[in-house]
Parts: sequence; C-alpha cells; structure tokens
Amino acid sequence: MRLLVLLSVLGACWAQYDPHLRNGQTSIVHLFEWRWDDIALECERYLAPNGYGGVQVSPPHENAVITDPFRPWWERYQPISYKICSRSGSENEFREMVRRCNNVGVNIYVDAVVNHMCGSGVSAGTSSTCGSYFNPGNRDFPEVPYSGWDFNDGKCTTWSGEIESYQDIYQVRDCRLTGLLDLALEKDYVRSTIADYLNFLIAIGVAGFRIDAAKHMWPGDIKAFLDKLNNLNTYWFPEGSRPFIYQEVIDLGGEPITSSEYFDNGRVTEFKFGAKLGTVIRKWSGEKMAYLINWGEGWSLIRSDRALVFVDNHDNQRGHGAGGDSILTFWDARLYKMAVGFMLAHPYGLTRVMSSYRWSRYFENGQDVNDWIGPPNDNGVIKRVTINEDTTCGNDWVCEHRWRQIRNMVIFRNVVNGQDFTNWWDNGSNQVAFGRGNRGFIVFNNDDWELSSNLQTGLPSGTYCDVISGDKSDNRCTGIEVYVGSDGYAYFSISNNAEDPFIAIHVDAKL
Ligand code: QV4
Ligand code: CA
Repeated sequence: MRLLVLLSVLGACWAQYDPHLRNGQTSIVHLFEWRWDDIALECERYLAPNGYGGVQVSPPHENAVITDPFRPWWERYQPISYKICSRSGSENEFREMVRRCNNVGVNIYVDAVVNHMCGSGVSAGTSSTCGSYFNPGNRDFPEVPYSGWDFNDGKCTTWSGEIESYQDIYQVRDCRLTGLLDLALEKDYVRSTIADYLNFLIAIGVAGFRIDAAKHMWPGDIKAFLDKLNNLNTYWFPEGSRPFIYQEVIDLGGEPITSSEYFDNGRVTEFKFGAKLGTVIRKWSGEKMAYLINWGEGWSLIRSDRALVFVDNHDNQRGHGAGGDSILTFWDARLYKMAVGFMLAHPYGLTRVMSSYRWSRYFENGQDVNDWIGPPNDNGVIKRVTINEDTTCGNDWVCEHRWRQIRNMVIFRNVVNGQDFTNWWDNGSNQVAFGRGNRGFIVFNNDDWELSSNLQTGLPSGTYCDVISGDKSDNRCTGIEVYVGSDGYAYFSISNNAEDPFIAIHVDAKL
C-alpha cells in the first residue's frame, strides 16, 4: 500500500511538467496560425504517422480585429472575450480538431493569453472575430465580463501606465505590456474567470497550456488559477492527469525576474537555447561546435526537466520578443536544419518544432518593417494548407515540420528516447559527433573543409540509412549508407559543400 501511495505522490509531483505524450513521442509542433480544420487533417495524415506528440495551436479566444495594419498576426494576442471564436475557426471546428487529433494520439496545447486583454488604444465597438462588443477605454468587456475593477490601472506606478523598465519587478507584472490592458490577477474573480476559460478547454479535451506573457504575472497568481484547473478529460487521458503547463518567460540573464521563480507552476520556455545555439551554428563571437560537449545545464541553461526548448519561435523569427540576430529560422534553411537536428538529437529539454508561413520581409535600417504581416489569407480569411505532390505545403505555408531532415530527426528523438548522451567526438573546431546509447548517432561538419573520420558509434554492426540525406524505404536507403563494423566504428565522409553537412543514423533505419 505504501508503495502505491509513493507512486501516486510521485505521479502527482510530475503532473504539470508532463506533456502526456503517448506511444513514446517526444516532440510537439507549433502550427502557427493554422485553421482548426487543417490541423485536424494534419494530425491524421502526417503528425501521427511521423511520431509528433502534440500541437501548440494559436490562441483560440475571440480577439480584436486590427485593420491598420491589415490583420496582423499579433491581433490574436489581444483578447476581447474567451469565446472560442477566431480566424482559425469556430468552437465546433475547435472541438472537432481536438477530437480527431486526440483520437490519433496527437495532443492539443492551447496558447492561453490571460495576462491582459486588448490594447488600450483599440477603438470601442464590435470589431472582433466574433462580433462581440467591447470598450477598452472604460475597460468594458461584457462578453467575459470584465470591468474597470478587474484591471491593474491603479496598481501600476509608472506615469504612462506601461512597463518602462524590466529592472522593476513591480512594473513588469502590474503595468501594461505594450499598452495591453493588464488584468488584476490577485482578484479571485479574475482567477476564477480565467480558470473557467481553461477548464472549458480541458473539458473539450486539450492536454495543456502555453501561458503567454507569464513573466508579466506574479508566479503566485498563476499558481492560484492553475490550482483551480480540473484534471484532463478521462475519455483520452488517465484518471488524475494534470494539465501540462509551459510558461513563456524570456530570461536571457540581466533582469531581476528569472525562470526559476516559475518552476513550481510548470515548465518554462528556455530562450537561451535558441540564442546560444544560433550563435554557435553561425560561428559568431568565436563560438564553435566543439564547445557543445557540455550543452545544456553546462551552458547555464535551466534544468532539463523544466525546459521547453526550440530553435526559433513565432516572435523571434520576426524580431519580436527575445533572441536577437543569432536566432536561426527557415529563412536560413541550411544552418537551421543543423540547429534543429542538433536540438532533436540532444537529450536536453522537451522539444518544440516551429512551423511557419512565408511573408514578404522588407528591411529598413536592419529592421523588417513587414514583421506584422499575418498568415496567408484571402481578404482576411486564412488560406487552407494545401499539400503538394512532393509532400511540401503550398499557399506560402513553410511546413518546416514536413522537411525530411526535421521530420526524420523527430523520429530519431523518439527512437533514442531515454538513451544516454554518449561517444562524443570533436576535431577541436566545428566537426562534432555524439551518440544516444546504442540506438542512434549523429555527425556534423560545420567547418570549411571535409570531415573524414572513423568514429565509434556505439551502435550494433550493420548497414544504416542516413535519415538526413534520405530515408529507409522498402529495405533500401534512398540517401547515404553507413556501415557500422562489429567494433561499433563507422567511417564518415562529409563534404563542407554538402546540401546538408550532417549525417544521422538510428536502429529503426538499419537494413
Ligand atoms: C502600441 C504601443 C503602446 C501603446 C499601444 C496602445 O507600443 O505603447 O500603449 O499601442 O494600444 C501590438 C503592437 C504594439 C501595440 C500593442 C497594443 O505591436 O505596437 O502597442 O499591440 O496595441 C505580440 C506582439 C506585439 C503586439 C502584441 C499584441 O509581439 O508586438 O503588440 O502581440 O498584439 C516581451 C514579453 C513577452 C512577449 C514579447 C513579445 O515579455 O511575453 O515581449 N511575448 C508574448 C507573445 C507575443 C505577444 C505577447 C506576449 C502579448 O509571444 O506574441 O506580443 O500577448 O518580451
Ligand atoms: Ca500583468
């Protein structure tokens, strides 16, 4: 009996850190701005068959409709009610998406925007994705309802009412982030209203939440509404499953607010991951891949079991939020695939793959003035995700998650799940290799000359298909073949001019 109690306590203490991935999946994908009907299709036709464990969806609540500039992606971060009604679809379409994705073992995580409502400068009226009336001027959001009592106006100490310094922890929490009306989360009414919204989503079947702008809420206030959340829907999840929580906290150091303040609530986004890895892969500031031998906590990243990691996200791929110029994105495709490959092969953190849309960047003084451009659309209606013959996406959807190199590394991570980081090798520069126990091995050449080495892979002998240059199909390799001898050694030759200068092999891609 004592053991059962211990196990149940252990289970509980893992609760909010556990994404509830099923069938051994290890990654989630952010289908940024996708419509609910397209996500349902993608779960069934692509994500489940290729080992993706879940989808982070764009905010599903009703938001302000911004027409100047025309329908920017960021209008969705300006809630005006918690009705499930947005450019991605209606409540019924949202329900259908959750049902179909859950039924094929792909979880849905909702981007919860609960620190604020819309911008203080937005005009009153019914210009909203569901036509609800709202009046920011007098803090009137009747569809929730929220009124003046529910905002932080009186509490903020800056004359502008906005955050003016990130060195002041009170401003960061109690003032408006870029003019967004800041909710009074110390009030039980506000906490309960937020919990009602999230519980509504939990009842539908979602598996957890990204907590937007978590840095702008007191950790204790977040805990207060999380404690009001129900367990997950037992139609899909085991009895007693707690919602998975990952909080958006940008902590690159240098500010009084730190990620660890939020660890009790759940995982935290680790923005240092993409910023530092981008610097290494770009070989800036004297960084080189040989230094990655102690990647993870060794590079002062947060504890792996509290980290949600990514190479880029929807903000910093377009210069918003944090990470700066070192962030690699789909625009830097060759280096980006190496960075995502490294992220997925390395044991650190819970991994999130970004899936974007293309927009017409236009730089003035180094700044993309088109950073606001929203998803591909026909006069505001988000375009369907069309799938080409070669399995890529049309209609300007980038679908990084469908790139062979990335899709195959998501599978690689599943195959090596639980295996130790082993057999590190480097040439003292930018040629490195490492294994995951006896189930996978990866080699990178980011130097300006050929890699030609015999390396200890730790793998059983046999012929392996490189899953970067091709696939294993009908028991043959469509790309490079690698022969591992009985001593575990294999010869690797990687030209620095290769389309993708890295090779990855694993036991499920062995002939
Ligand atoms: C402007 C002025 C304000 C003025 C206000 C009046 O800047 O001074 O008071 O008008 O209304 C958009 C506009 C911004 C505008 C604001 C409010 O860009 O100019 O303010 O709306 O009208 C996204 C975008 C923001 C966008 C916001 C709301 O990045 O540009 O603001 O959505 O539409 C910090 C935080 C971090 C945050 C990151 C961007 O610590 O939490 O900044 N990241 C998350 C999301 C992000 C989102 C928000 C938070 C807000 O990932 O996408 O911001 O929900 O680092
Ligand atoms: Ca706040």
